[in-house]
Amino acid sequence: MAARGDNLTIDPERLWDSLMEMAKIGPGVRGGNNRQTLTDADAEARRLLQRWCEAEGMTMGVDQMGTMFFRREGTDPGALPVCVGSHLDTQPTGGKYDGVLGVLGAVEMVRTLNRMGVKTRRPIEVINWTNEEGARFAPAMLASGVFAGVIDQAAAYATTDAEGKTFGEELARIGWQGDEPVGARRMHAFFELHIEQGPILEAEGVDIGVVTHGQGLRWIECTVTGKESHTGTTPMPLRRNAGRGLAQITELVHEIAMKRQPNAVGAIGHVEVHPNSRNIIPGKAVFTIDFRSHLLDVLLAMVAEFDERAPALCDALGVCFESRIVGQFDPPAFDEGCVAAVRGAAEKLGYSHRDIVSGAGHDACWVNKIYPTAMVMCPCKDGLSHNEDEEITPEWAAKGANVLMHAVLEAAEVVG
Ligand code: HGY
Ligand code: MN
Ligand code: MN
Repeated sequence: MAARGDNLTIDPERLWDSLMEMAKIGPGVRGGNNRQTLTDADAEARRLLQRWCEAEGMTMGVDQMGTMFFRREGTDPGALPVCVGSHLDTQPTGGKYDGVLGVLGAVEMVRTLNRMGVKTRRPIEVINWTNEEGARFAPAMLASGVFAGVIDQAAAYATTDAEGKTFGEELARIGWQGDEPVGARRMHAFFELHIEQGPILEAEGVDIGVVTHGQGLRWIECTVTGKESHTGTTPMPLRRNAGRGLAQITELVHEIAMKRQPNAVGAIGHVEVHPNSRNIIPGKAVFTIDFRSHLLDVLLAMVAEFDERAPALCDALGVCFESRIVGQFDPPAFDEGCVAAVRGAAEKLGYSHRDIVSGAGHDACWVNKIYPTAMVMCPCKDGLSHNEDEEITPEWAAKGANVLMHAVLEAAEVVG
């Protein structure tokens, strides 16, 4: 005899319609999204999410980092909630599904539970975490990091974007600085649905990724300082070209990661060259290295090798070198009980699934430090993400949301 709720499935069209509706806010230039955190587009997306959630009878709370919590009451108001969500902010050339699928998949779950009259003992809370991407304000997963107690809130408020605006100013400007102390809300468990952002699930024809672990990350911000001078008149032997430091360090980062395949990745995605004039030799280059590995010893070895070799490389070029860590987390291992709930949900639904390590960082990585946490992944086309061509199918979205729903129901305990 199937337990109540066992055969429940979400409404794929309603979910897809919501994804396409949200994608209209903060459009990119090639069909994706540029809805960066704390912009007016982010504010508009938040208001739409609030409308959708309040229409489902959920009550909203907002904390001092702007993270949004929507609560669906359970039959036991004293029970800790099962929380579920992700992020609505995007990269500057982001896709329509990174983060958004996890928030709107949770909303679709609540819509389904409401229409099917399913009650749970535990409350359920849908979450939109502020600034997961870290594109405008570093580091990534900023609000969930403050929530987990690993990032200082005052430091988060003081972090600045490329125009010198602070996180705190922009959060107040868009009107989403809540009054709840960050981290005051407690959780029974947290689940996050996310696109894989890699090629494995699609290549293997597998519907669901059961995320057991994630990669750790180190973001190293480097400043190479040379001397601005005329590109036409300065004799070559006298030049102190910061651009050469950037170029050789770019190759060094690639070499350090390549010698540790398949357990390492490394690249430089953020670069500022000053004064960035066609006929001035760069006097300064500021850039951020992104090293990752699912093995902590490999991650630390990459950083150690870089720290040892970069200064000498710059000395030889006659330029100065400084660096500082601007983002970091160690490889997470997700909660075995929550991971089993995800795996069990995929099996109950008859979906193909495989255990997988998340290559990308997620809010779940920080929440996992303080509450039992697990993630569900669905495939994405060609494994492409952080690119406006990011694409998934309605079927992948629906299957991911169904697994999310059944994992959450197991943790929240269906009653009546
Ligand atoms: O950087 C990451 O892995 C995430 O997309 N913010
Ligand atoms: Mn994401
Ligand atoms: Mn992302």
